[in-house]
Amino acid sequence: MAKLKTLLPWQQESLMMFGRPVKVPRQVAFVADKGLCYRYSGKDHWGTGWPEALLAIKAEAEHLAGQAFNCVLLNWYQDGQDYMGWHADDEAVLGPAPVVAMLSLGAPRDFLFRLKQAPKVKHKLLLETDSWLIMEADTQVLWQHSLPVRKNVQEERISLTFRLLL
Ligand SMILES: O=C(O)CCC(=O)C(=O)O
Ligand SMILES: [Mn+2]
Repeated sequence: MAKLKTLLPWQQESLMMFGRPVKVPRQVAFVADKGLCYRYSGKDHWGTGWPEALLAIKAEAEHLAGQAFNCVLLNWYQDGQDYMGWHADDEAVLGPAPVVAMLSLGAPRDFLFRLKQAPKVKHKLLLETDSWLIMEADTQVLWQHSLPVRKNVQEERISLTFRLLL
């Protein structure tokens, strides 16, 4: 975690909400194959290649998921006040059924799922320190997920979500 914190080009991004920039409640970094472009939060992000420190983690993600990945999005949550709202990683560039492999470092945090067709159907799981969550293809098709605010969490957390851009 210490290595990732100093090594990566973290950004405090903003989203336009009702015509005004609003800070995203976390810091974000993007790493990808050189020349690859991923559009999220309304901005283009360009890959510049993989730092040495991420190669073994990427290999583990690929081993666990049984497929290759060409980019990773990292989120750095300072404490339980930082969060991520409801969404699915279902952008067209990820293809019709994207597998997402996520590594959690630092503070354990709750992670929520809700069914797109019936949002009252929810599941909660704990993302434990140094644990992997492999979201299989249907997960993004059928479900949204979120990392809710947890005011009692004082420690920071970094997540790495590996994706394959087509
Ligand atoms: O940090 C997390 O647990 C969630 C990350 C996430 O959903 C994403 O990067 O799309
Ligand atoms: Mn996501």
